[in-house]
Amino acid sequence: MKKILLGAKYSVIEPLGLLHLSSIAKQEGWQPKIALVKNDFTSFDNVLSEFNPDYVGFSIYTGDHLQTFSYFDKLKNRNVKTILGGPHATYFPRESIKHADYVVLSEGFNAFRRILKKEVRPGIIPLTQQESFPIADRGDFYKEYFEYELSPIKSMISQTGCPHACTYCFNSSTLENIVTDLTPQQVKDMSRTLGDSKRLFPKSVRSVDEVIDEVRNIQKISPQTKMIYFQDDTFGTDINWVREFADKYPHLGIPFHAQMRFEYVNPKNSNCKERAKLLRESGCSGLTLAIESADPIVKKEVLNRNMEEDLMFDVLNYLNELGYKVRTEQMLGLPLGATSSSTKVNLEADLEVLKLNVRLKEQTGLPTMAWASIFAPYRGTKIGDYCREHGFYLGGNDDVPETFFQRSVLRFPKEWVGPGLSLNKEDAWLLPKEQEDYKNSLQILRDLFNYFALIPKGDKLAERFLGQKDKSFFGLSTETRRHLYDSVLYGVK
Ligand code: B12
Ligand code: SF4
Repeated sequence: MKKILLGAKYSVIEPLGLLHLSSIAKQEGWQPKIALVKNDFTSFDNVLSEFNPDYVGFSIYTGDHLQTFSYFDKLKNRNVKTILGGPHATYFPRESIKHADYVVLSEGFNAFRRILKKEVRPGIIPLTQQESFPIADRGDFYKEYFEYELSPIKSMISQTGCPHACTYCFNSSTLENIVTDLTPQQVKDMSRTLGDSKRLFPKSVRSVDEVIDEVRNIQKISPQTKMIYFQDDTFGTDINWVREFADKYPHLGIPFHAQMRFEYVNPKNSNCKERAKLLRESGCSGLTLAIESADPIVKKEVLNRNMEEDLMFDVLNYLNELGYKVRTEQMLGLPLGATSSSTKVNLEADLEVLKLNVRLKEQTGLPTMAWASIFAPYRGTKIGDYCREHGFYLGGNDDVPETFFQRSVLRFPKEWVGPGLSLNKEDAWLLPKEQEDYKNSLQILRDLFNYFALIPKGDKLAERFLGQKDKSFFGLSTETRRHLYDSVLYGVK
């Protein structure tokens, strides 16, 4: 029996792509094995030597690509065929193919199947046919990585291909972005499959019955599972799908969490109102909804995510009424100062989004949790070009951090300048020491964002804490006590 080793970077979430691909390998009569890379490739390499596969496939994200490329380069001297797939391989095929025999673009099911069947030659393999998701192959993987089996939360995906086009997100990338990496025939083939939107990851919605089967499978192999987390970018976009789901899912008796946008649960729209109600009744205990920025100009011009503030208040009031828990998401350290009209920049802007969460909590009782990340300027996204154009970041993807918790690589301006903010205006930027100070504050604010968001007038506390010298936990607890006594109980400013 032929063997394939599949790998990805370790994360708290199951490597869903690999679990689905593992099923395809079994369908094709191959013996698959999944190994995850924690820090470096040492243990992965040990597994490879022991398992001795015919093929090794790896899923790459932008950020972990360099480490993977360098390991794959070493594999060139070994007797094993190599495949790279996943988001980075899809968005940067020409770069990726230098390090592997095959690079699989986009949804990988069919291309992977054809590679295993030896129906395609080495090279870049475009998406020429979409396939439905096979049930994720969790059994063997959970035996090997039992922390995922023991976890009460299991991740799943019910649909891919978000219809929105936020500038910072790779989802809006289209065939146009990689056209120079492909042959005219590959462009033609892929173009046919991608449909009108030409998005590199096209829409793929699993049927409600398939989703139910997968949950049943999870319950069978891991009976201690207490919650399903749908990792979809936007869950339940089609109201008819939601209606069918709401009819069938409750029989499983297991709550779930989902991610979507505020617009989809707007109580002022009848379908959206119904969606929120139906999902809640089917067992949805919580939703993750992204705010990203508090400033309407930034949302419109920088993020292409035009969302009224009133909508957020309406939605959270409604969701609270229905008994939902809500986690909001925001990005700190955004590239600000080059918009057509004036906005706050740097820490002032970051504190505004914190303040918005505090106001939401005060007036609606939600969010339950406010999560923040530090913005990374990926080349290949629209905002990556924006950062380059205005001088916020001149490097490439090789220097962007691996995760959203790491230090910002941006250069920040002193204040709002307008679209003329550019490389030539050296005096427009913070001095090196000021840059470092802001980046330090940014990291502290990110780490403590949820803490501040859940404290009444927490934005004021954050501002004072970040402005003082003592940034220790002791300093935080002293300042918090003072804040709660003075500002909250006695209304002292
Ligand atoms: C869940 C999730 C996470 C989870 C981890 C997921 C995991 N364990 O794999 C967490 C929260 C940890 C996470 C973190 C990050 N994520 Co994330 N994440 C997602 C999300 C929402 C779903 C991923 C998923 O499960 N998809 C479903 C499965 C079935 O699809 P898939 O993994 O893509 O696999 C398919 C194909 O890509 C392909 N394929 C994949 N691997 C392979 C390998 C082979 C051999 C083959 C043949 C095919 C193949 O075939 C699969 C089946 O079709 C996606 C968005 C999305 N819709 O995919 C973003 C996404 C993958 N994340 C993204 C990013 C940027 C990140 C971060 C780097 C962000 C940051 N700055 O910190 C971090 C760091 C990740 C890391 N390396 O540690 C980007 C990736 C962009 C890029 N250019 O790489 C995405 C696409 C979001 C976006 N639209 O911009 N993420
Ligand atoms: S809504 Fe989310 S997944 Fe969709 S384009 Fe925007 S950030 Fe990406």
